[in-house]
Amino acid sequence: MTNIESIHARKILDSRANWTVEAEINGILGASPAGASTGTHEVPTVPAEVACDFINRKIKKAFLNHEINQKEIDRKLKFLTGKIGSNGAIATSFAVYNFLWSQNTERKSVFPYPLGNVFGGGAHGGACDMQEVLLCPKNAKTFPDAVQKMTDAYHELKKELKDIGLSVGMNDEGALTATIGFMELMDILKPIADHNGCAIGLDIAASEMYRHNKYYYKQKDQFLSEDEQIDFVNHLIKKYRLFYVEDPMNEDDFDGFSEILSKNKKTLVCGDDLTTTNTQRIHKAVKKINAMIVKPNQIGTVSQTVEAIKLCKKTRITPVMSHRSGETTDATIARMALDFESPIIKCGIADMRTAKINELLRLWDKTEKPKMAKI
Ligand code: 2PG
Ligand code: MG
Repeated sequence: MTNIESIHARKILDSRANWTVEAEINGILGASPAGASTGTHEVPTVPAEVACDFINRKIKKAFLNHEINQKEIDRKLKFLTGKIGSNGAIATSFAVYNFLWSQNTERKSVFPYPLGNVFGGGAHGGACDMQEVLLCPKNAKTFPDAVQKMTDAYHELKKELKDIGLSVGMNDEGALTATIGFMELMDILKPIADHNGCAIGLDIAASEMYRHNKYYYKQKDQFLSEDEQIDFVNHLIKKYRLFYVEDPMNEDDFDGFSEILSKNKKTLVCGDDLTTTNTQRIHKAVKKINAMIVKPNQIGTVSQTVEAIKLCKKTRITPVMSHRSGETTDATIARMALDFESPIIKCGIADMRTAKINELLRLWDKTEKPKMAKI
């Protein structure tokens, strides 16, 4: 048993040059990420300085010399999210988790498949309406091989887009950006994904394009009704053999998700803004989705995140551990994906996003008989 001997919070910068909270407990760090396409049902944040100030004055007093026990600390943090926001809570909870991780040498050995954001748009920047075009190296036998396949496809796509004369950039998640029609992009990507053993997924982040009960596609200046959106998603799944579709419908349209799943049982129909890592919303989503994004900062603590993962597993929903569009080099979610057996981790491929992948590469290297998860 170890007690909290020191606890301190400070402001640090995230990948979008915004302030975020970093907590330090007994010298071990945890930092909060931040979303851009945040769901309405996420636990709100507070300004980083407000969270830090509260942690350094009130929480310090209350927590010092208490046992470092994840459940106990998280139970207290949960009731303080009004004061410290989900950002202050998750930074502190991550620091506790990372401290306990550093003390425990027993490790799980089943590694998640990376689901990497290769081309992007929407709220993360770029002309594309679809927020994320994702690659999952499903044929890989090892984690390093999965990373190889995904990065080979990333480099090939970048080259091909440049070769056809496009100016290629990078957005908030390190995904490639270019001014190209979505279907044209998919037609270029599909053979690249195929010969690199990657399946394609999408995060449509449909709530971001939802206005007046319709979905607005700005590239085409076109509105789709709810039924037309469902038909469009079904068409994309079929045409590009999508193995994964995240947030295809607005964040409260549980039935819309269910309709897509009913026609595409082999595809992972994944909730993110729909479920927000919240067990109450997962209960509502049972049988309507078969995969769920797990973002610890949507709910505020590691313990609540673990409850959400357990409920997913019990209800046949595949948990997909995920980064946020605003990130730091904190790699807690990589450790959590391994620890709580999330078979997939959604991450970026390039830029500071490699922090999560690199942590898993290190852990793979240090594990005696590592294996990949079954997906
Ligand atoms: C998402 C995420 C991460 P954000 O929508 O899944 O890719 O984006 O963090 O902006 O919500
Ligand atoms: Mg999403």
